Amino acid sequence: KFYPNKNATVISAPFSGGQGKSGVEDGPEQLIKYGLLKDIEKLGWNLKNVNPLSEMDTDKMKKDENDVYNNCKRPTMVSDCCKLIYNEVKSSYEKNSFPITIGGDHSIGMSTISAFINTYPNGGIVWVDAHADINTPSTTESGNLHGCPVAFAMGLDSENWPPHFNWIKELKTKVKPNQITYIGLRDVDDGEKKLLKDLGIKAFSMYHVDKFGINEVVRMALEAVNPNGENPIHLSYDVDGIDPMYAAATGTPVRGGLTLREGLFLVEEIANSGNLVGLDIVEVNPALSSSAQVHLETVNTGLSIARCAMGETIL
Ligand code: 5AB
Ligand code: MN
Ligand code: MN
Ligand code: MN
Repeated sequence: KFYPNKNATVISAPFSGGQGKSGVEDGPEQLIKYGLLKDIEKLGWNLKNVNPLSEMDTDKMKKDENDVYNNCKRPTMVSDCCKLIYNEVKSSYEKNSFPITIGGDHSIGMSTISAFINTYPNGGIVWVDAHADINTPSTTESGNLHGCPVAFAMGLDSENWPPHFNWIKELKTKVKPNQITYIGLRDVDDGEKKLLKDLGIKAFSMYHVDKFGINEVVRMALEAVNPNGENPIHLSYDVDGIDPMYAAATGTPVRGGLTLREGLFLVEEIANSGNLVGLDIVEVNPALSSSAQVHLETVNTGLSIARCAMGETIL
């Protein structure tokens, strides 16, 4: 009901500055090489593919050892690139074209969900991940900004942000605690647990998936962020939410994750609600494949997420 013209924009975000490993910047190219655009077109969508980072010298930026602020690593690189991604996602939303942002590491989530909430102030966000990505510049132990995008989009701890991120601080709308929910958590830092609890964010960990089943978890998650069933939903999908059995080529794999079917069912169910308006697929890192088979499995997991989101299994 949101995209009667079936226009979508695949936003390539070949970006790795939010964490230390290299290779995740090749995620978009690999997903496209193995058929992302054709798969989505086959489902009846008119596609555009854009790369907001095409003019950025990200290799050079990543090597700049002076790009540090307190304990945050590469704030200039992350901020400059994330601002370009924000503008692209926002413009896609404004043109009524479904934004599919493909990473790249998950720091770009600060851009995608900020663009979403500044387009749809009453929208709801589902964040699928092994991690909560809600560290603030004060709580992060690794200093890797891919562990912080939710905190930036919520405006948490903004007094301690690197000044590079003033542009996010100045955005009109911040994500409120009742507008985001998680599925798949199993590796959450102590500081993050405290934030989730203090803010009252509804978070569904693997414990809840085992206890209630994925169907009930998705229902509860949608009820949390979309109580009247009418608000638009943005899905930010970190492939490490799925078990490393099906998505091992990623920077921070954690055992005991969603099965492939659980991970896809939740996408199908959200797509079926008719409210899904935007999608991120992040943290596919082809360089971390231990074999050609692992490489193919992880890329295929990413492609399956995309197809389910765009309606492949809506009968
Ligand atoms: B990902 C950790 N919490 O802050 C941190 O892959 C991991 O986008 C963050 O979910 C993982 O460094 C970020 C330990
Ligand atoms: Mn993540
Ligand atoms: Mn993760
Ligand atoms: Mn990761």
